[in-house]
Amino acid sequence: MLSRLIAVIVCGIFVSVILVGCSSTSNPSGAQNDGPDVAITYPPDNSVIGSTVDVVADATDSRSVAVVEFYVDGALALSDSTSPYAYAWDAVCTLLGSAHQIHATAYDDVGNSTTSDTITVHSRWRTIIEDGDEARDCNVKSIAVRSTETLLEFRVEMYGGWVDPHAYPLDCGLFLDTDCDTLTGMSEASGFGYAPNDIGADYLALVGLEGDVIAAWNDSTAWGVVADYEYVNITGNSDYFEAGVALEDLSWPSAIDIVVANISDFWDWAPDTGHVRYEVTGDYIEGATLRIGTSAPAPTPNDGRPTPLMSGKTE
Ligand SMILES: [Ca+2]
Ligand SMILES: [Ca+2]
Ligand SMILES: [Ca+2]
Repeated sequence: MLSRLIAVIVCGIFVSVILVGCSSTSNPSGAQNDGPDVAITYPPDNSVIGSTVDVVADATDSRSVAVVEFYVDGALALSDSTSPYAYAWDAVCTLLGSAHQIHATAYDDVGNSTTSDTITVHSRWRTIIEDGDEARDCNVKSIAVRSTETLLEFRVEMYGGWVDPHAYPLDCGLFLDTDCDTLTGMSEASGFGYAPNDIGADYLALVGLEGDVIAAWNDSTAWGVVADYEYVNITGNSDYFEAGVALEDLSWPSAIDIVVANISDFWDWAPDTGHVRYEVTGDYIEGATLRIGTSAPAPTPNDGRPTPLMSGKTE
């Protein structure tokens, strides 16, 4: 009996040693079935990227991280087995204003995996309005925006091109409700004749025949010019223009309700009903070849290229 008991105890100790041994050699600090912790740390979610961007992921594991895979729009773009985990994405061929999803999947050394949250990035511009209700000349097609720490920038695309808007009876106005309050700024009640979607616009950013200026609504009476653009990038017979407004000239809004109107022989508002709210977050990140300084002139996208450029171009 005693020898049998000793045998059981010895066996128990032996099994324990094996279990401890197993545990200490293959699972040093926890469950061995866990995949790594993984997250995209750059670029920020919902940012506007330039032509290239370094996508960076952080991955850790109780064992070791074997590889981190980067996916763009569901397709494997790069496998990186060395920390820091990064993928230099050349996004130059992506469509301007298009949105893309990025995620990373990390594997540990025994094949356990975890997939990160997915982030969305926008290619050089964030498209906020796609109108396209009437494909006639000079109608609004789309509006894209972005912001830096100091600038609100927008890109307006038209059907049919700009036939030198400074000579042609054509204006494009962006009505900006910078306090997101319909009770302040221009409204139908002001009797001014036009009040796009009645959003209570506090500023009007105008490009065209009547000048390239920023105007503020003067207490229910009229628009008064308050500032010039930081830049206006416009090419005759192209189908778009780009412009930048100092956020300071708009009294540093945190969000803006936007309606754009093509004001000419024929009108077009976009969107035709409602408005779009843009959170001013400085979403345009560094590392972009198209980043525009506060004082430097914008690059001319048409340089060295045939004109007119067509909508849907990638530059
Ligand atoms: Ca693991
Ligand atoms: Ca307002
Ligand atoms: Ca429209």
